[in-house]
Amino acid sequence: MTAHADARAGHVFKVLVTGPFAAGKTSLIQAVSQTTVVETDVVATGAEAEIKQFTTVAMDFGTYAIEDGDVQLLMFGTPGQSRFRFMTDIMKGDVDVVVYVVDAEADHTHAEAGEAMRELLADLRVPLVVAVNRCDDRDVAVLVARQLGALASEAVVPCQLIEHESGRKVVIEALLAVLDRLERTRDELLEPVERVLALAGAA
Ligand SMILES: Nc1nc2c(ncn2[C@@H]2O[C@H](COP(=O)(O)OP(=O)(O)OP(=O)(O)O)[C@@H](O)[C@H]2O)c(=O)[nH]1
Ligand SMILES: [Mg+2]
Repeated sequence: MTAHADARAGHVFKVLVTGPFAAGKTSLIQAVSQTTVVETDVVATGAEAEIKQFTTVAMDFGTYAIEDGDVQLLMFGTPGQSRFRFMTDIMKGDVDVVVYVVDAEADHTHAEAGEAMRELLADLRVPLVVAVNRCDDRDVAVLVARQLGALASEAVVPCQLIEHESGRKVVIEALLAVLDRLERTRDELLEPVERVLALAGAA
């Protein structure tokens, strides 16, 4: 978690939901958000209109809380079209975890998506969850994620993002990834302190 994120009240984590055009980013936030989703979908034009009717032009925003609101996830969804890539650059500050959504069936998008995903992760250095949409088979999802360049240690979730329960699994995986990172960071910070204390005790 970043220094700025530390300043956020309680256990509030920022989730960046991103991925290629029409992967299911808005669907995920709509499926799980417990508050009214702020969305900026407009009627698609040009070649995109042949794929789907609406497209995100700025951002999606939704929330998900657990433990009576003690832990809250703020989900920020990016547009997928490359001409709106600047929005991802604006939204990626202080992110705690990236959920990268891909459509398992849209394999023509995977090469570019993989490049963009690794570039983003190299920049942010936060945990990653790959949400492989329109996919029910874990082995297929893992294969897609590996082809994108996801590491063996990074989480992969096969999902159908128009379903609440499926979206919830993705969000819970994102929370687990954040908590795991926090624990590792704490251990890394404590280890030298414990070594010094042990040396001081031995002296
Ligand atoms: N059958 C099926 N359709 C889905 C699923 N997830 C999303 N869709 C549909 O796929 C289309 C794309 O979903 P969106 O959520 O708008 O995709 P997006 O990634 O936000 O798209 P952009 O913001 O335009 O990049 C929509 O028509 C959804 O209803 C799924 O799991 N199964
Ligand atoms: Mg969208």
